[in-house]
Amino acid sequence: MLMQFQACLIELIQGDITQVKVDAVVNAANSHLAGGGGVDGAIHRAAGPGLIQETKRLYPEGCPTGSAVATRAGNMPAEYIFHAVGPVWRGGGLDEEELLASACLSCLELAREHNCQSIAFPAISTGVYRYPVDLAAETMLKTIHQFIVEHQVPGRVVIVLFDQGSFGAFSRVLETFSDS
Ligand code: AR6
Repeated sequence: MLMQFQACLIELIQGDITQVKVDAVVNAANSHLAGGGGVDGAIHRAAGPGLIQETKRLYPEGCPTGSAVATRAGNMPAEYIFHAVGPVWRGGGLDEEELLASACLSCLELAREHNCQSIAFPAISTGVYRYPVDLAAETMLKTIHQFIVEHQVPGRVVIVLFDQGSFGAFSRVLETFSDS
């Protein structure tokens, strides 16, 4: 599913984010940047062992929840990986929405700083961190839409959904943006 907003495109695809050809791939990391399962594990395997060395060297203190840091992408086709730390879902009363929005925003700002024309996001926090996917779709798409309308970059934002349920949830929300 594709939607154009002025000069920018938001694209939803179902698949594996490590296979997508974009300038920057967003990782759903933990605050220790220690690697892990899910999309983090897949990205570390695809990038190669140099990635964990680079994150340890550049960010020995890790990365706070609600923020993101950049590394090179190792063996992946992308130039950069932006390691975003989303919140663990604890019912919604602990600033989860603000933290997810600010993690996405940090990635978009990193894309602008590094002159990335294209960026791919996974559904941050919706796996191990249990964020409800329909709510994550609202927050992620609202944040991305606001940013591209305001800044006109990045030109292409791809959201890569691993399963059909997540793809459906994001599609339903993106459709509601068609008139805006
Ligand atoms: N491509 C795209 N999406 C994927 C892929 C993939 N290859 N693999 C999984 N997903 P998760 P979180 C989806 O758990 O909830 C890690 O251990 C997955 O189906 O990867 O932010 C980290 O180290 C789900 O929809 O990230 C952290 O400790 C989405 O990606 C913790 O998990 C996010 O699921 C972060 O948890």
